[in-house]
Amino acid sequence: MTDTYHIPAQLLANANRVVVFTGAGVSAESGIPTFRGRLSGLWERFEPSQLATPDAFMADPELVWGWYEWRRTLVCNAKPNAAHIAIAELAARVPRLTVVTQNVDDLHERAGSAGVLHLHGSLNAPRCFDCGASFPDAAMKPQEPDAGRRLAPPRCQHCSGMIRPGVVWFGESLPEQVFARAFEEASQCDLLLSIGTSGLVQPAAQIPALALAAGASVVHINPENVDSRMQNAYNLTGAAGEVMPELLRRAFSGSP
Ligand code: BJW
Ligand code: ZN
Repeated sequence: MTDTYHIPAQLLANANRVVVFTGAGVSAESGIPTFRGRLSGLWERFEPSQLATPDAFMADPELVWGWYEWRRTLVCNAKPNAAHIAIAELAARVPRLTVVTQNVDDLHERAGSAGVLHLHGSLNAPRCFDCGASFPDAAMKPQEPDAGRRLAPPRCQHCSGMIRPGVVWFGESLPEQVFARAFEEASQCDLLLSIGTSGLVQPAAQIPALALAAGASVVHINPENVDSRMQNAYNLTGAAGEVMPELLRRAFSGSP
């Protein structure tokens, strides 16, 4: 039987610049539902166009704010899992590590990762829909999780506009500087670990391909097989919380 860890572990042990690129799957084992997936995908139960667009917020702000408060409560009550922890530990093992995430949770930070680039914003950064003023404390106190609870968004103290979640909805631009830095890191790394993403949402989905095109190797970590027919692309098939600690063990066993 071939050892699927052999090449990825060697690449990791020898890499100077590593990018860890994560999606919802990295938080799945912390109990945070993914977006797309037969069993736990949020979009199986909720219609994206009714929740994750500016038009949806304008049409029914209480539905959308309530839904995000439900998700924020889930994250508040969740803990980083073995994958988040392994990624945080990796920072001490390689000369340069950049964590780029599509996730709006803070589980990488709570596991100890610093300087995480959040391409799709954060549940903890509400801002005024009208004037853009930031209201980090606008979110409600954690409550009992209830997906369907309607909640009126708080109002802006400056212009009385509605406070919205600080996430990137469909049709909105990604934060320009964060996006630019992520692209730069991906185009200059030796190795990119793409963990728990379906790779369906643009422009974030271009990041692994960009790294490959710039000469890096890419390792996909996902229970579903990701198309890795490209040269220098590899699959480690499994749950991130199992694969990541094992990959680190294989790459760095013997070193302090
Ligand atoms: C595990 C696991 C375990 C499970 N271990 N793994 C047509 C073509 C191309 C592009 C477009 C198009 N039509 C429209 C667009 C643009 C659109 C887009 O890409 N749409 C596609 C869906 C078609 N993109 C945008 O609109 C973006 N903006 C933009 O393009 O601006 C320019 C523009 C301006 C004006 C008009 C048009 C364009 C913005 C995209 C913002 C995405 N936002 C969301 C919601 C954020 C807020 C919130 O959280 O509610 O971001 S959508 C959602 O998807 C979220 C995620 O970050 C993102 C990616 O999902 P992710 O992370 O990959 O999760 P899943 O669920 O898809 O996959 C989970 C994976 O984990 C699976 O593979 C599992 O197997 C795996 N897994 N357990 C490891 N234990
Ligand atoms: Zn305002």
